[in-house]
Amino acid sequence: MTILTVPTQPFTDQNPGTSGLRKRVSVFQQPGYLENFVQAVFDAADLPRGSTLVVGGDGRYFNRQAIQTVLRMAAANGVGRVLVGRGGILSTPAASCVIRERKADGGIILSASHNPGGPNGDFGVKYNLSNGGPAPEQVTSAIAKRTREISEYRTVDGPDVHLDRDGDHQLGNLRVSVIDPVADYAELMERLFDFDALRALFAKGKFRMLFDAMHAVTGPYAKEILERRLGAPNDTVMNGEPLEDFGGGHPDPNLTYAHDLVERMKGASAPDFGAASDGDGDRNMILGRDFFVTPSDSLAILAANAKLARGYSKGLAGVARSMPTSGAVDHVAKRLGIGCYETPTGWKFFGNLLDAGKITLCGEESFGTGSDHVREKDGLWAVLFWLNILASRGESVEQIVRTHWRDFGRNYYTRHDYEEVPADAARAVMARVQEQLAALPGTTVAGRRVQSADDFAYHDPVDGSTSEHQGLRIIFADGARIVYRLSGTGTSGATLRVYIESVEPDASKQNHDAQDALRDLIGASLQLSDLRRLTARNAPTVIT
Ligand code: VG1
Ligand code: CO
Repeated sequence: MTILTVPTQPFTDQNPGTSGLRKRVSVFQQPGYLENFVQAVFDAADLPRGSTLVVGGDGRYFNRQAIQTVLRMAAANGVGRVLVGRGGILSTPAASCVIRERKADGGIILSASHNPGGPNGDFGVKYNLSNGGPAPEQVTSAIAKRTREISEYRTVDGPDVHLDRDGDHQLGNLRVSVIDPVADYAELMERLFDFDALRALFAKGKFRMLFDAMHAVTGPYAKEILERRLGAPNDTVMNGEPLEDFGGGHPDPNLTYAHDLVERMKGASAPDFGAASDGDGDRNMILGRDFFVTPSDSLAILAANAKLARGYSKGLAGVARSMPTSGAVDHVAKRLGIGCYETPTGWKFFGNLLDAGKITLCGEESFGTGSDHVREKDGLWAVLFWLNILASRGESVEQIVRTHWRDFGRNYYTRHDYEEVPADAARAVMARVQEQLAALPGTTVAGRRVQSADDFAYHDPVDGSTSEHQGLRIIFADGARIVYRLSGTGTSGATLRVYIESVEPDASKQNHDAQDALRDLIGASLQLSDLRRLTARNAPTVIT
């Protein structure tokens, strides 16, 4: 097999965003586009010869083709072994798990996560390190720099590798091992949670749940774990077959896009527990009967109840949340007397804290929760954690959340997204807020005193690095906040996110709808930013 060195020209738009490089499939299909980025990864990663990588994706359109490209390039770049999920499938948390369990040197995950798939949808590539976590900013910057100066990439003229049966193949000097994408992950879950108690919960026949895999990658994982290992009825997993275009849907588990599940969770005869996950299986949405648990509350509740799960029975070292995530978990950390860290948006910022043993649990408002068991957020893990809590407490989801609010206070929370706004308009909104920040402290907005206002910068306590411009925040003396941020995962125009939160310690005032409770702050957020005029939008695209 010959190694080919192919001349190429740089593309100017290959900057990894919040979570890897995401673009339209048609962009990735340009000759050399994927190859350039993958070569930049190999160049920046500078792996020793003969190292081991894990490769897999969420099964979306272009996944199989991209994997063959990655394998050929790995062979030409001196990689010794690649572990690839059967059929090219690995959920993001399973990829992280396999990297760690098999002591691989890193991994390449092919996914655009919650973005739609199919020929007209999105594709993405992400590089993870040997800890199983997304490459930190220093590495993603080095990759981006390399994409701007690249002049050739290396590949081999070998055939496609058969990915549909477990076993080993040789591609030049590279050994490609096709592995079961579910096994390592399912075993890790059995170690963390009390599967006997969960089996007993389903065996009684009284408890019913629905899991919406949204025709994305978690279908096979959920079927194996929930239906086969835990004995839940075999109609527990809906939309369980991964499809290249996710059945035309938007594989984002929220109240808007997981609409069918939300409908089925309504009414007296609805199941007790509902959950969904996203394209690559790292997000989760938690529902009770007629009840939605905000991701920020879910993180706080997992933290407060962590000792109920076997894997966390010794308690937590600390917790972390992304800056826009509500402060609900902060109240729990305070009560438990453990550290609580506030990081920029994106899972890559949790890696150092997890590796250093400073935190055990972490999460984001964007339906992401995880722990030190892997280095990615983990959808099914969160669902099993909730099941474990439900099994031990014997209460409903709603009871558990309401009791939590009574004990710790309720953080009313909402995020308003304005998707595909012209980039200039989105920048103008951010600039409008930015120019007012200095003058805001001490003033009164929506009847609340502004305590501080800034452009969030993160100082990593482990490696001392600083990440600036991570979102504009207005913090009120009573704990309320308004945060503005531009998305780093969109592929068309700009997505503006406005995060709004207030704290309600009074149990008699905790029963309002979040949109009602936050009405004044939402109004203030629009007024301050002049968002409606600058974007010519009069409503958000998605409210979560
Ligand atoms: C969004 C979320 C962020 C999450 C990221 C990747 O980023 O806000 O919390 O980590 O998606 O999630 P942004 O920059 O668009 O706000 V996933 O499941 O798409 O890998
Ligand atoms: Co995802």
